[in-house]
Amino acid sequence: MERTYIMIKPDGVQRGLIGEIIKRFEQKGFKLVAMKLTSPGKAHMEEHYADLAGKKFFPGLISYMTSGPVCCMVWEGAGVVATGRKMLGATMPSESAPGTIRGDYCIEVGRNICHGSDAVDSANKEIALWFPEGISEWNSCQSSWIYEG
Ligand code: IDP
Ligand code: MG
Repeated sequence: MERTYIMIKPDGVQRGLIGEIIKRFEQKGFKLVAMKLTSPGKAHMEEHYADLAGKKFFPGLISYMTSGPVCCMVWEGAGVVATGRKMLGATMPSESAPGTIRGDYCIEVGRNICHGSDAVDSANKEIALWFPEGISEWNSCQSSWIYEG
């Protein structure tokens, strides 16, 4: 089953949006298989965002992302990577549709409250980076009410 890495950024944690974001993924039918609140520091965050190291906003991004704890999660389900991105909304909150997390709860790209993996490959990399201890495998009693087969 596909998995994605979803992270509530320091502003989302400070603004009390952890429950709201978890609620949306739970109610959709996705399964939570790992979660923790952590402040990993600069080097770890730079590794997470290594692809963006050349961007002008990179130093600001790293200082934003290390300004407080982040809530790290792994969610599992069919198509969860692409659907998770749709649920988050566009990177730019001004372009995020109402009804999406970013569309409903933020205004600026530099304070866009949540992260979601953009592909299955990057999801697997991010899960390994953030959860070297592994995830929790469990069977949900809801699965036959969510999946047909
Ligand atoms: P994503 O989070 O939607 O995948 P990315 O392009 O991977 O978007 O960028 C990672 C994060 O970097 C964004 O979520 C946002 O917090 C920040 N970011 C992206 N573009 C800008 C920008 O133009 N100015 C400031 N911050 C940016
Ligand atoms: Mg990205």
